[in-house]
Amino acid sequence: MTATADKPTAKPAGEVGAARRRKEDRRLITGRTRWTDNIQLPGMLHLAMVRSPFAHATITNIDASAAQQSPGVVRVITGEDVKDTQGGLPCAWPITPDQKAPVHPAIAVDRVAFSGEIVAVVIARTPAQARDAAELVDVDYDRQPAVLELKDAATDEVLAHPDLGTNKSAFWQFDSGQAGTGGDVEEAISKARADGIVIEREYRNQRLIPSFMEPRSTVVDPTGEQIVMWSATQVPHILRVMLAMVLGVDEAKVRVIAPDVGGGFGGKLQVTPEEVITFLAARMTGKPCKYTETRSESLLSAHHGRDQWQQLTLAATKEGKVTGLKVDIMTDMGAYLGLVTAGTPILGAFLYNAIYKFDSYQFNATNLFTNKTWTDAYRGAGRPEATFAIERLMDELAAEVGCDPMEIREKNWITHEEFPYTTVCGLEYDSGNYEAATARAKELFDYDGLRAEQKQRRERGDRVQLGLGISTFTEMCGLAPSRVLGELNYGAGGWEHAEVRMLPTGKVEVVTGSSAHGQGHETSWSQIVADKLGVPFEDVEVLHGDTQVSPKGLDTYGSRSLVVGGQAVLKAADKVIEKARPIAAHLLEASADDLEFASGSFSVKGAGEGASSISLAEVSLAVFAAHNLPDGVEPSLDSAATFDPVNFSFPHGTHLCAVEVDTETGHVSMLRYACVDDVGNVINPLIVEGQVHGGLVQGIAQALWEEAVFDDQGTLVTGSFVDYTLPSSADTISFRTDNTVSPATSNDMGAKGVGEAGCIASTPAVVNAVVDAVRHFGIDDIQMPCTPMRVWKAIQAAAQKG
Ligand code: MCN
Repeated sequence: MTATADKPTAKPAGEVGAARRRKEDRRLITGRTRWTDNIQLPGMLHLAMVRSPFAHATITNIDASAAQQSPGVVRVITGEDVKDTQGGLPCAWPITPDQKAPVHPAIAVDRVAFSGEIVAVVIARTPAQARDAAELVDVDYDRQPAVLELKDAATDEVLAHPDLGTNKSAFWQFDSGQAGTGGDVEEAISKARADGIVIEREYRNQRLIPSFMEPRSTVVDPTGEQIVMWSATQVPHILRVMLAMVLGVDEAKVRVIAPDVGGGFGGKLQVTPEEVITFLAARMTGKPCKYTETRSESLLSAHHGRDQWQQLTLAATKEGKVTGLKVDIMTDMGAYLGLVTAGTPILGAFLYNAIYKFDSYQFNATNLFTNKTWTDAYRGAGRPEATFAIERLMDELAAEVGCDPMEIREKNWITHEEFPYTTVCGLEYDSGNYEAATARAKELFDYDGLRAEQKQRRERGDRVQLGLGISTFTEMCGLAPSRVLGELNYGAGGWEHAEVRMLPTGKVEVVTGSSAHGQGHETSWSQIVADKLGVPFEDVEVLHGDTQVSPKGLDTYGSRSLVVGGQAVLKAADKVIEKARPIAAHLLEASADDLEFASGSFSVKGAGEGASSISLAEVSLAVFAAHNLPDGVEPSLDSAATFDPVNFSFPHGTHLCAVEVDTETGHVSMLRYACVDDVGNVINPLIVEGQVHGGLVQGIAQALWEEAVFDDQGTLVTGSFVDYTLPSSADTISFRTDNTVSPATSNDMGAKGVGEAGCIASTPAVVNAVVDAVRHFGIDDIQMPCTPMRVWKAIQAAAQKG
């Protein structure tokens, strides 16, 4: 699986590096687990939401009388009923001090700002009774003009929130000249205009819907000492803090549990109106309450992702050496700001230089409101947008210079001797080897062979043309050094917490603050601990996703869990050994300094075979008995660690895609996809491969299929999986994958995150391939998703131009 020029494939000596099957999968795939919607509590009530059909309207009247009398209905709540208690959702972390944000009530009070916004809530004895009664709630609306397109929003002619006086939420800039990390970008552009190449392009990163498998679901039980919330969330810890802040409840009296969660992809990195409403409903009725959304509600009202226009100006020498890049982006916030809606485009700001060396860079981001579903993080969050832009531009530069797109990348990338390398954005890339990853990817892909075939098809004028696309990407993940998040005004830090507990029988309990929702942490954390403590993999139990069991944590997103959370686990395990050492020394009647710890046992250094030793399990039992411990030593090996990284991790890779384009129908089919990712040292190659595969499919889907479409009234047209073209495995091909290894220096494992890599890298590889297949017609861009209609239209337009 893992090969590199400098590190050949080797069978791992221990658990780390072994392709272990995931511990959690048996219960997940046999259904022997508890999803939130499976939870049944005595006397539980059920919620159904009444949602606005209009994108922008004032609410003139709500008549809930018929609903109130409907069978089984306990209560109907409107915004008016809870306006003093719901507090709005001030969960948005501002990116600038003057950021504008509308109040976001969980239930709309007198106006709605997007189609799908909740206007009333029915609480009934069964889900069906709640849904039936919701149909009977009669809401009168006075429709208002809605602003739906980003470019219209920028004009402020129609306002999404008239009381704000503008659609502009915030403007954020990074300028290398001002930051002192590089030169002046305008100077670089003028110089290139005079004696070089300037590429100017406008790209659109369309709106996507993070389509997790398990719709969102929340249960709240108010009947005990604590209010207990179960929710299909990625962020139980953040949710608890935010509930306490939004609703003014005592944090200690709230327990949040994320049971097994069926995917999130950033879409469950949120504090949602639905969670707040279920909480309020439970408090108001004094009974357990449950809300589970339908798939259509999920597509409509769970936050969307991307939705960005990018204006790009790239300056280069005549030979194709990049000298500067200016980026102006507008991002659609939708109607409201969620946790990281405003910060998501900014995450991309530091990646537009990707793996390339250049001296001047300016990034200008404008965040705008429209009357559409709010946006927020979706797998990659800001980084796919940046990677798409720069990787598309590199292809355009190659076309202008008249060389192979691979050559232009080789001319501009950071060579492996140059690491650590400080980029024009001020990031320090600690390690990487772009040459090694590319060489291996080209081999897997047969780059030269496919280029030769492409040439032949062009020469023959075949109907089906071949296109090759490259993406030599990097990304910043492992969110994040808390200090950096502070500079970006993010509300929370980026540390992670873990505890390792030795049980008397030698088994180990690991408590982690990261909250997996499909990533396999139980397996990889077990591998880390099994190796560190020398205990069997099967003897490690990983506990997570419950603020009672693991009170401290910052959860799972931003491919942070291994490099931050896994490192916290490793450090806690280290502390266990150090706590055990003096006790082992006492029991062995040796000096603690003379002991070495290997394969789960302490023994005297250099004492050789047969010398006495004591296992960690034996020490643990001795600690439990506590009959014979050294003076002053506490009878516990349990240890905790909180880790805050000093740097991000920077995975990278080379992704190569070949597509066939039918020039008569515009149909695109994937022919081959090969990628070599460098995620540093790998804990579990099987999990890493799975993460890459899943990410690839999502990134390819953005390039070819997926788009959230609204009609001119602001109604979501792609409101079901019939219209929102989520691919199935039948739509994709078998991928050729491999890894190279450039260990990260920001954690002891030498690992880099992998959770978003495939998604970030693949989109530009595919679009580059599609454009490459038709470039000889004079086409240099096709907007995503590259549907047959769009490709066909581009070919027709090019033919008309002659
Ligand atoms: N891993 C490894 N070796 C490495 C890197 C990672 O073995 N060098 C393993 C880790 O131990 C972990 C998994 O790969 O089991 C992912 O680790 P990491 O890259 O740290 O990412 P996170 O666990 O923080 O997951 C978040 C990431 C994100 S941001 C999105 S979006 C996403 C993704 O994970 N959403 C997912 N993958 C997903 N997978 C599933 N099934 N469902 C989602 O919603």
